[in-house]
Amino acid sequence: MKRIITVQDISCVGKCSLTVALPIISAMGVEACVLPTAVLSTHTMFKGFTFRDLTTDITPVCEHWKKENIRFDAVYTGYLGSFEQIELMHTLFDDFGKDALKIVDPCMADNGKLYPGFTPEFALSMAKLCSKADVLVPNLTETAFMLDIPYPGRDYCKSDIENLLKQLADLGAKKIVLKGIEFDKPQPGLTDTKGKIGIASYDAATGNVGWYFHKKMPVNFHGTGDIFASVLTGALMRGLPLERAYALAGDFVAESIAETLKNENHNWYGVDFEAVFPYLLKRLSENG
Ligand code: PXL
Repeated sequence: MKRIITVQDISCVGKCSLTVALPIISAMGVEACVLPTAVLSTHTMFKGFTFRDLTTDITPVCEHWKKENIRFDAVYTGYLGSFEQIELMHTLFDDFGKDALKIVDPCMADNGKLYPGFTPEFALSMAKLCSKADVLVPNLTETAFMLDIPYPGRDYCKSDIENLLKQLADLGAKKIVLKGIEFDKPQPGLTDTKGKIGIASYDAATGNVGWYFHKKMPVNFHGTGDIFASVLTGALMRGLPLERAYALAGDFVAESIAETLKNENHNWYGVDFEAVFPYLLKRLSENG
């Protein structure tokens, strides 16, 4: 069985970060080890959340693993709470990433805005961590902050996105999976994008650009980026090629939102991804 380590916070209530990564990656038949960066009462979209920083635990935990000779097939980083934690992730990648797939979800912003507590300088520091990524999984907002360019909103075309992919690759990441692409107008060489939301990928070694569009749900939910990156990680560990892995991740997010919306009393803070595991496992058994 493949074994991965994922580094992100525990938001005790909120269906994001570790409370989605752990169940999803485990359900996909991959051992999910965790390194919590912080414990929050809820994610930061609630008011009045508590925040216990766990930075000082990271090095001793990693030292113990080194003594025990524990190895991982992937190192997947998500929400990080401070500059110091980003620095520690460089060390983690150096120590555990040599034979492992390094996946960076630069989780810090969406819809043109940074999440509470983050600054533009933090985004630039995250951009440096991306230099070590085998697979980088940003959205358009994170892309804009990391590249220090204006957020494009919906004002972009296919070649703008291809340009962004190349600029992200210039940070040093080997493969890019850029989420949340929506085109208002038809684009040359892309069919069936109307009313859809999608993913653009780039392989720096080959220059190949890939696209995948899936149905756009009427409501955005928190934590879906973490679900996407977790399914992607699990699928890559189960041997799916990148294009199939991100297609599965996008479809699973859409199915999770659809499932959530079936219940008119659904909560506002996260999606009912738990109910869609049969779909995920069926797709996985059919190789995506
Ligand atoms: O889903 C991303 C995320 C992860 N962790 C925490 C968050 C958020 C988004 O706001 O607040 C603590």
